[in-house]
Amino acid sequence: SKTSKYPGVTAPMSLAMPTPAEEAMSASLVQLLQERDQYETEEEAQKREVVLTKLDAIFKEFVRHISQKRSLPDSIDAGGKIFTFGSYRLGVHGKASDIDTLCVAPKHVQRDDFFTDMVDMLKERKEVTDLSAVTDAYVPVIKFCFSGIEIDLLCARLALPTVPDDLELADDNLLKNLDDRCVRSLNGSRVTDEILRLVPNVDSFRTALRCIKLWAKQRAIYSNAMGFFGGVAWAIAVARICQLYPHASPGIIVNKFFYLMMIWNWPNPVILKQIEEGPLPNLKVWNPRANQSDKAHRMPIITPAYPSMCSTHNVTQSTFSITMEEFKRGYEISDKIIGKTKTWADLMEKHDFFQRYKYYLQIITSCATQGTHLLWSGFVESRLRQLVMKLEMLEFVAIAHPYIKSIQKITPCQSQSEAIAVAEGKTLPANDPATANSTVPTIPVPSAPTSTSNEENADPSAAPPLTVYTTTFYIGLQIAPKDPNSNVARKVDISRPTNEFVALVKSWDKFEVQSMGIVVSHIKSSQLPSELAGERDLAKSKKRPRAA
Ligand code: 3AT
Ligand code: MN
Ligand code: MN
Repeated sequence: SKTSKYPGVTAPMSLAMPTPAEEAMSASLVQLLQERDQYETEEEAQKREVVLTKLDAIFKEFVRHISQKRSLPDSIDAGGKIFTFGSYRLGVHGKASDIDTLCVAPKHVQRDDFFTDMVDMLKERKEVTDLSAVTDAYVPVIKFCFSGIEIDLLCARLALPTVPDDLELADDNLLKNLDDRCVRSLNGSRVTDEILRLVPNVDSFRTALRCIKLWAKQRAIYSNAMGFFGGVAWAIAVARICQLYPHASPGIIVNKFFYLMMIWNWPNPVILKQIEEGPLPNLKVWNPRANQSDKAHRMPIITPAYPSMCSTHNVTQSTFSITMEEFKRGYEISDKIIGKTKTWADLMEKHDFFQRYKYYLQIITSCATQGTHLLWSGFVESRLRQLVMKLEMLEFVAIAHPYIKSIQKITPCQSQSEAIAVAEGKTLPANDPATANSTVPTIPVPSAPTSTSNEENADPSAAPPLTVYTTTFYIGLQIAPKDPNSNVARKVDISRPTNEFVALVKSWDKFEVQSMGIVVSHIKSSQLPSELAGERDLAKSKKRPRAA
């Protein structure tokens, strides 16, 4: 409220200062985060700054170049400014994090210029490798590595003649008369800036958020695409707890976080400030009273910058209950950390996804070329939630639990039938990677393998070796407990949702029946492939060995 010196839509719940015991508990949290390699070194931090300084210079040079091309007078300095967002901007990035960077250009620079001339300028630099421009995405991006650091580069063109170095992005009027893609590109930066502005103690926020991010990854509940919270949602939820306990130490914020998320009256939204209707009627602001789709959100975490959106749009019935279970576990363990009967390492114990269920769905996408496979598996991943929701609707399915990671494999095959076996998830006997052929295979993987026993390669030497690219997704199935008054065994028929899902992904306008494969299998836990052993063993051993 305006009268309070504390940010947030309500007054804080407690203004208590940390006790020595709470300070000690938080110090041991920082120690654990250090042991788990969650911080970069001073040297690495400086390297990132050097990279950003260079990117800023390249972008300004690009704006000058376009100004000249458009015959603007040399006396006008059109400027150009870069902003960061994502984990780097929040100050919670790790050694492997990218730098999410936004380039803000004046109005005479077209979006197309950025994706042609700026791309050319970047390609000329010796520091730049692995560059790819994704122009047709919802948020177009140039991806590359600069001196070995991953960069996601976005572009926004403002309706201003110049972009000076002191320009800020907070003013909602900046969004007037902009291309939708520019509005979306500005959004990430505007949201992170608002989060930092609305948090009373940024240092405590950062430590608490680092803890929650590591915990969520260990528990396999960190993935916006799979229907869990993503980076932005975790940040906003932790920021709200910081508002409620403005002086609390990070360890206590983590404990309060688990407690409040566990008892939260969902679907009441988590907000950091009142949701504002802005100056642009065509930009939709989250409003469950006005929009049917917003009303369906189960645990809304709302972004603080106009136009406010729900960062947890993807949460399903299953991911809701899995996340709530984890909040409860987190609360119980963090209470014991306060009581000194458990440690932060206990909180960070790895998930048991591959021991947890009796039955799993295994979804394998396959292709004979890497580029096509990347597109195809990416598309299937983006639709996997549809399968989860169809499974949730089955009578005896209590939970359909998507695993947040997919398993990528490249398998050299000697024959078409081997390729089919790989696409079906079978392990080839005595597969020798040394025989892998480096040429691009031309024989496609059939999309609908029928029988592996038909031997179409009578002469194996006639068939060129081919490489099969596969991505495997897993969904754990929890079947509702048997009715004690009935002897009828629970039988779950997954064929309908599975067939519907396969039909859905095959109706994609870029689907190619001759080159893109998908096989969905219902397997028992004992049939899980041994390649998941790493994931499983880690869950069993309490000590997680880490490379130095
Ligand atoms: P890392 O430390 O980089 O792993 P992060 O929170 O920075 O964590 P990302 O770099 O993946 O995560 O994302 C940064 C922001 O970019 C978050 C969101 O505002 C935006 N973003 C990420 N993925 C997408 C996407 N597929 N579409 C639109 N915006 C995205
Ligand atoms: Mn990032
Ligand atoms: Mn990124």
